[in-house]
Amino acid sequence: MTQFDNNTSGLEYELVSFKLCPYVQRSVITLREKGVAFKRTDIELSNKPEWFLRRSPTGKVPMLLVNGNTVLFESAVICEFIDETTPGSMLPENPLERAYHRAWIEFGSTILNQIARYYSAESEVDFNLAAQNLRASFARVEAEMVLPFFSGESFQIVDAVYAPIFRYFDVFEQHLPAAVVAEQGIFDGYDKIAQWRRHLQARPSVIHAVAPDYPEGLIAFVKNKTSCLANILNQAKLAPA
Ligand SMILES: N[C@@H](CCC(=O)N[C@@H](CS)C(=O)NCC(=O)O)C(=O)O
Repeated sequence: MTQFDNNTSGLEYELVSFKLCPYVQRSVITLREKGVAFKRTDIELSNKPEWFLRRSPTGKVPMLLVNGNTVLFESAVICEFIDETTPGSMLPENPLERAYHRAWIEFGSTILNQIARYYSAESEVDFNLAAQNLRASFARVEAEMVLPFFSGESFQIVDAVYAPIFRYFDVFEQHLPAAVVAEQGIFDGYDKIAQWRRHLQARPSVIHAVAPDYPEGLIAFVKNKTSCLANILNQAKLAPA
């Protein structure tokens, strides 16, 4: 059983991570926004170390190891813990608005599942269907958001959640043939999201939540799949310049 101390200052943090994980990125962005020092330990999910499996009940990253003994898991829990124990807040004060943010954070996880279906879809029909489902989800987000960030001037946890979502498309849009991007039109007409994406891309906490070789890592990860997107990316490489 874990023992707890009321004093949460001066704690040491180790964030167990995987270099491509969007849930890890939320936690890293929150830690960086709050100026919290932490050690990042990347593991391979295809070969999880024994020490990680012993400590993590879910076998998922992120896992936050606090003072070398307390294990926290689930990115939303980690983000809120960091937020609560540092000055300022990345969640609204008003309980209804706070619940509203948590709802849209949860919707961010739904979108991440749709993204996984997008890059894993085996047939062209399923691939295009996944694109249309993503477009429908982003229509909901477009209708809710303010600017420059989700709820206006301040960068909050909900922004930390959507930044890794958009990062997938920053990379895919650069590597996919323009005709595929245009035909799917996932973000067509979503002007607020377009501006939000630019604000998020410029945010230092977002930039430094992944290593500089993230784009190549993501493309290699997708190309290794048996999927429609993998086929397109593999063919794009072979196409004459
Ligand atoms: N609900 C979890 C989801 C975390 C999650 O799904 N992480 C993935 C990597 S992005 C993972 O560790 N998967 C375990 C595996 O692939 O074996 C959270 O918010 O932290």
